[in-house]
Amino acid sequence: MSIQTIQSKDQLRSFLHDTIQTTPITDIHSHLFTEDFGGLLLWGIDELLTYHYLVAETFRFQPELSYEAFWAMSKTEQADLVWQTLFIEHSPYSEACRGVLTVLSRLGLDVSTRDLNAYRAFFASMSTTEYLKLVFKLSGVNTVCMTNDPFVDEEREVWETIGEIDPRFHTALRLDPLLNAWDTTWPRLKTWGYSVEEAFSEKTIQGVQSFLRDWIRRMNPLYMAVSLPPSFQFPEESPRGRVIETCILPIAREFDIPFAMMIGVNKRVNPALGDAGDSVGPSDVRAVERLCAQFPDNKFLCTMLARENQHGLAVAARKFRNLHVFGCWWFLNNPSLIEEMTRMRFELLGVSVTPQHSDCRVLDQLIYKWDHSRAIIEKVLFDKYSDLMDTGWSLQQAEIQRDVADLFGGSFWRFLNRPNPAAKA
Ligand code: FIX
Ligand code: ZN
Repeated sequence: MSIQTIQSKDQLRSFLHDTIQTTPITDIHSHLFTEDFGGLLLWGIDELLTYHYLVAETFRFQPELSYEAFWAMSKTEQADLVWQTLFIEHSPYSEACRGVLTVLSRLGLDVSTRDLNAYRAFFASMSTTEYLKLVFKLSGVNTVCMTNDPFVDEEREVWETIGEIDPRFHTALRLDPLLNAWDTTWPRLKTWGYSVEEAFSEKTIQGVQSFLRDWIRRMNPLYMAVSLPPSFQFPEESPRGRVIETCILPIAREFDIPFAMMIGVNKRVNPALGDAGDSVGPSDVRAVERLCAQFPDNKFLCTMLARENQHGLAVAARKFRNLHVFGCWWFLNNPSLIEEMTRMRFELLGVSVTPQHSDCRVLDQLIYKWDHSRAIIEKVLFDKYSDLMDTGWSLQQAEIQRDVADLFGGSFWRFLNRPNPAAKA
């Protein structure tokens, strides 16, 4: 047997752990930004504590606090209230709370002191440049895909002057207003000089295609993306259905980039909570299957938000090689559900899946979201490889390294038909 062959379960456990810990990660969806985007890049303890997941959890313990009063507070005052409510007055074992403590601990701060101001002093001592370097080092993430939305004024202005993109980041062209709010979006396109009208005339189609080409040439996105409601259907006689069929998909083929659908968000069920006010609903996997079947020359990335959609989506990916499933998104990004989904996906799809993305909105979160998910992916992979060893399969070290590299971005880059920037030169 070659020295490469894994000889025992103990050797498997330690070799797999080292591989998981040292394989660079491509994080295929986040809300992070490069330094060029200024205040859009969020980082530090007060941003961590006012992450919308924690805002929602805080209000559950604050029946007398008006939403208006909270939003009128300063960022520091909001963070103080979240810290006091979720960390001091109650044990912080929810996943979003635990994540804050993982970050502080991995930064080498003493979590046992519970001294929020001491933590603030640490962050105040860092520059954005220094902290970006530290977080990428500690998280083991090699590259992060942003969410770049030309309909956000603050972001669009940066694109008018930005030069080279920080090589640690990639772009994704996000199109929710175009697909989900046509009635208020087409006038904006018109003011930007695109010849569109409310009706879906040939002129409008050409105008929207021209808009997409301009932003793809400007951003060089890895994919075009949208979040969609549980009611999403295809085909659908609606502005969204028409834009997808006549604009998104032809342009995606022209530039050979996937269309990423993130399906199952009920937006602002509680508007007073802002970004924390979105909820989840079961969606129709058949809409995804119809798109994959009708447009075999298009590539589709897809993640769904409802737990009950995960099995159907994984089965759909077995039917369509132009469908790549990714992530344990948002309300699914919790250890119990990550493990359930990862086991099911590995059993149905093997390595042809991207099991996780971070969805980070705050830079520091890269540390905890990946620490926590690596541990679960390792646990599931250990069981899968153990099953193989029990049949007498001779497991090679290089094959484990290959598989982990695929799960941490390699399968995604191959699906994009682009070189993996993390691949060893
Ligand atoms: O649509 C999205 O990209 C969602 O991920 C976000 O809108 C959401 O607020 C989020 O950050 C979830 O993790
Ligand atoms: Zn997101």
